[in-house]
Amino acid sequence: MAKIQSRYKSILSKWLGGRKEYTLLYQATRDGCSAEAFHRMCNDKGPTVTLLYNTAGNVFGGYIAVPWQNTPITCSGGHNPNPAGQTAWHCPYCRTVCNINNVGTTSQYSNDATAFIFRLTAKKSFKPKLYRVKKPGNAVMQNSHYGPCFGSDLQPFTKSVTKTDNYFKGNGTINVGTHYDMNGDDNNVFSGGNLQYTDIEVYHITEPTGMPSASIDGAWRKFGQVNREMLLSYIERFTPPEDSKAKAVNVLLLGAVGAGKSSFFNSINSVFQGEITGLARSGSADRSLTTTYRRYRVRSNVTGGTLKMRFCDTRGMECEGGLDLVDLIAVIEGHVPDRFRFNPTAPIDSDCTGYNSSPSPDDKIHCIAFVIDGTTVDVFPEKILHSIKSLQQRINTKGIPQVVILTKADKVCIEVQEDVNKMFHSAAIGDLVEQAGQLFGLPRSCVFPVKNYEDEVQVDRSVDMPLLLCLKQILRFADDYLQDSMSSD
Ligand SMILES: Nc1nc2c(ncn2[C@@H]2O[C@H](COP(=O)(O)OP(=O)(O)OP(=O)(O)O)[C@@H](O)[C@H]2O)c(=O)[nH]1
Ligand SMILES: [Mg+2]
Repeated sequence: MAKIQSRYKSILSKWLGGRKEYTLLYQATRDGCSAEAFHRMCNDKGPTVTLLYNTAGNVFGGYIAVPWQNTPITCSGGHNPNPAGQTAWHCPYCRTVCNINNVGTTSQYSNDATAFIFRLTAKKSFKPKLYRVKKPGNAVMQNSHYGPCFGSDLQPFTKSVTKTDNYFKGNGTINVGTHYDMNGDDNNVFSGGNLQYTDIEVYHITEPTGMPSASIDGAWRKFGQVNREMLLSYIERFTPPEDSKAKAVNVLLLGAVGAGKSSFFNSINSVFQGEITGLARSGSADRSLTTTYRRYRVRSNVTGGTLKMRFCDTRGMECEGGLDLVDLIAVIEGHVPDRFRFNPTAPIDSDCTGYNSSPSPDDKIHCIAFVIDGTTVDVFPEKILHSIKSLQQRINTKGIPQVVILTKADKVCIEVQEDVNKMFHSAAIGDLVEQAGQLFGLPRSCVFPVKNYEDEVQVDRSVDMPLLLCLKQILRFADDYLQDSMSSD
């Protein structure tokens, strides 16, 4: 089992933006200090952190998000034309017969803008320091004959090193400052200028499986210093990319009957109006209360204008009847006009009144929000899930961003019911977010728990916060999508 100290984990997790799990992949004292063992155990695993322990009492190392890799077979000229399985071949570049004596000696760099190197202890005392990459293109040096290499700054060993006395005498180099930003610190500050390693460990970094309980880790989702005013200002100033030809971002609200789609739009509208509004009809009924397709704008009482987003509210999805895939694709592709009334017995086609046969980017959907009643995640209807999965298969190829809005958080957790400020501290909500992410095949960061305005008569800052966090992220995703669509035009 991993022996990484909890205080190291704690600071590394902070640098990595949240709680992580650390699984030991490679340990020099266990597996031998050789490039071969290191690559065999660490390649292609994804994000890793490397820890080096030296005889000066320094613990230091590096983090990379990209996987470690072997470098390709090359000839002595550094070329790579070797047909699989051959030990000798005619190299068209060297113009001679080359062999594979020089397997993987040519270094390659992997790009990683998130990489950093760090010091955890200096002369045995805990003095953590973080040094971010300054040349991301050179963040990771990959070479089959080397151990873990962080640019040219930190290259602990090459080939194989045997243990003498109590340490491995590193035959690599520490020469910091070329590819990582050391803020004036030198080799000595970083590592104690000592290449005698008592151990070297590489851990695989993964997201934690169980959700942290509120009492242990505090909030399960952190949003730093962001406050309501910052979110309001971001959203009010938001405009889609200029050249995208979309005047506003279109967000499609999709989900089962009674999930809270219309209430979500009403809630967002209320936040920006500063008072409770009910433009979209909401309520409880067996069949969908929303029967016509609506594209709603949000007005801000601060700017006096409308925000650059439209909420496209649809009829609820039902196990029998309701919206079908053809209708939904037509909505997403921008063929369906505002106030269109779907025919439950026949899907929309180009003969329908108002059908837009040549939609512009401004008519299309730029983000899909699956609106789910938080109390139904455990018992989500199979048929509706099946329809959603079929739709996802179609939209995944188009790259349209998707989020899940988990409504009725107040009905899932009593603490949230009493105080919506507890939303991101509630282990029950955290669990639900995890579960909903798995159900829809989306990362947790795309799942947003909210409590809609439903029986309130005036707006409340604590209710606004999760709604605004959700909306901001939707706009970010839609903006990325529009930018990407423009670059692939
Ligand atoms: N307690 C609570 N009730 C909510 C929440 N969101 C919506 N509701 C209630 O759920 C019911 C259904 O909400 P709607 O917004 O009409 O749902 P919809 O998805 O638009 O439903 P259809 O248009 O009929 O498909 C209403 O009575 C809302 O007041 C919430 O976050 N908390
Ligand atoms: Mg509705």
